[in-house]
Amino acid sequence: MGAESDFRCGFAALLGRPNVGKSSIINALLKEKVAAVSPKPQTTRNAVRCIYTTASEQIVFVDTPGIHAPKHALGGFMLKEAEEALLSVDVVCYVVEAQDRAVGEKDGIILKMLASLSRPVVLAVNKIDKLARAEDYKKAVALYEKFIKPAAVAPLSANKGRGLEELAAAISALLPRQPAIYPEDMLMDSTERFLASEVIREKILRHTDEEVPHSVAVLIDEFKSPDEHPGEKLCTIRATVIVERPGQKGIIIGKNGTMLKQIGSEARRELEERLGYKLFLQLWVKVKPGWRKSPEELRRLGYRS
Ligand SMILES: Nc1nc2c(ncn2[C@@H]2O[C@H](COP(=O)(O)OP(=O)(O)OP(=O)(O)O)[C@@H](O)[C@H]2O)c(=O)[nH]1
Ligand SMILES: [Mg+2]
Repeated sequence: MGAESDFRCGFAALLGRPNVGKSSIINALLKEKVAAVSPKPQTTRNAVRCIYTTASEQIVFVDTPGIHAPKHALGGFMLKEAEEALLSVDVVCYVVEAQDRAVGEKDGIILKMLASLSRPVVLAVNKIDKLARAEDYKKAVALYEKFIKPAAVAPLSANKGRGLEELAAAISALLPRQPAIYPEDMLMDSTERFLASEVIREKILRHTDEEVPHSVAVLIDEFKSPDEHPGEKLCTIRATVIVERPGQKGIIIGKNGTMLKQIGSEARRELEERLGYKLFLQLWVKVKPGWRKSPEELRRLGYRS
């Protein structure tokens, strides 16, 4: 790490409407798959700390759920997660899309949140790869600059790996000079249980459509790692996939159980790589009608505030 006095370190929240690529930006910057990403909106449900460390800086990114008007208790929890994350960061990285040409309802909510917050904002204009003319991202910038005065603007493409270091530099310049908070090789501040439930949920999101992704939660019933149980060769994970309706259970299990098998083997492969253990993973599917509306169920599933 660089000279102690020059080192910058602090917290930056990634804020934006669902699906703009907040979690993808983190994965691209860290050059590692840490956060759950899917083409479905509302993939991220909890504020998750992901840590980017170089020789001269450490940015603790707080990935937040995409902002939308909540329709049930789970949505309310997600909005609160994002709002609370904002209160404890040094910088807000507001993520929009390069193709934006009008401010939608969800960005309207975000702009209101930013107006009452005294934090510097970096405007990250993602998905520039979708533009025919690269400089057209400036149209999106002009749109949002009617409402906010960003300290910096960073055009980028998380998927094509463009503009990422510039984004990190813009955020870093706004962080306090202080030593690193986390060890330099740490990428994420969350438990292995949380990671397991996120990886399983992400695989389900990638294989399902319409209401199913929103109706799914994953509860880890057992997590027995060789670290905590010496003598065990495998890490044993038993998890229950919760859905809202019997039809959704059928979709996730699939014909002769093929879908659940596929989800299980994709999750196992990713978790083995990320946790560094060989894994025994067992999945059940259970119907709990209306779990997203029940504060008690939400607490049980780890969506507690
Ligand atoms: N073309 C293009 N697609 C992108 C880019 N970045 C992300 N995406 C895609 O956008 C979709 C959403 O990405 P996420 O990273 O899950 O978005 P998010 O903002 O975290 O979404 P929520 O967690 O639901 O709020 C995925 O299909 C990504 O592959 C990009 O630079 N270019
Ligand atoms: Mg996300």
